[in-house]
Amino acid sequence: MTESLACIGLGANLGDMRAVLAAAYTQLQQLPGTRHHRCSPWFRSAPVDASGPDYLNAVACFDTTLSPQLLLEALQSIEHRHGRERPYRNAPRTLDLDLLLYGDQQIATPTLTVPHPRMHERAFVLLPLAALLPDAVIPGRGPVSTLMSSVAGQSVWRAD
Ligand code: PH2
Ligand code: MG
Ligand code: MG
Repeated sequence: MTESLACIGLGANLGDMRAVLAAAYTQLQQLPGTRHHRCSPWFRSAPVDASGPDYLNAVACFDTTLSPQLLLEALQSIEHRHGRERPYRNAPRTLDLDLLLYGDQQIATPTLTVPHPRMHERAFVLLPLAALLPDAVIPGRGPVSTLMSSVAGQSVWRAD
């Protein structure tokens, strides 16, 4: 079966964020059909287009034979296990797992848009992604290294 490189954004700004992100990364490593996992350093970031406490963010990548839709469902299941609630858009959350990239595919279905539609304008995604994959290119948007200059004003700090 064909393998694709999937990149997942991890975020949280409620509860024990380090423990939950670490547990979520362990659960990502246990997904069927996935291997070669790696995770960026942790970054602390001010909320973007949202309110509440600062976030802890990271990006994880792995090779997977899971389809984008099955991967999305697996991410939602892990979020659910960590008490994710959705009272309103961009509400503070115990865990957010976003499918950022799936190979070089551009996907638009009623339930899934890949690349993630706002990732190219968010430093809390681009910095960890660049730490992990400096040569990454966001399909339709361009190289992460170029996009980083347009988010230089956003507050993101290494948290480790
Ligand atoms: N996620 C959002 C909205 N705003 N801001 C930061 N700093 N980090 C996030 O993960 C984040 C956000 C929606 O998912
Ligand atoms: Mg998100
Ligand atoms: Mg999300």
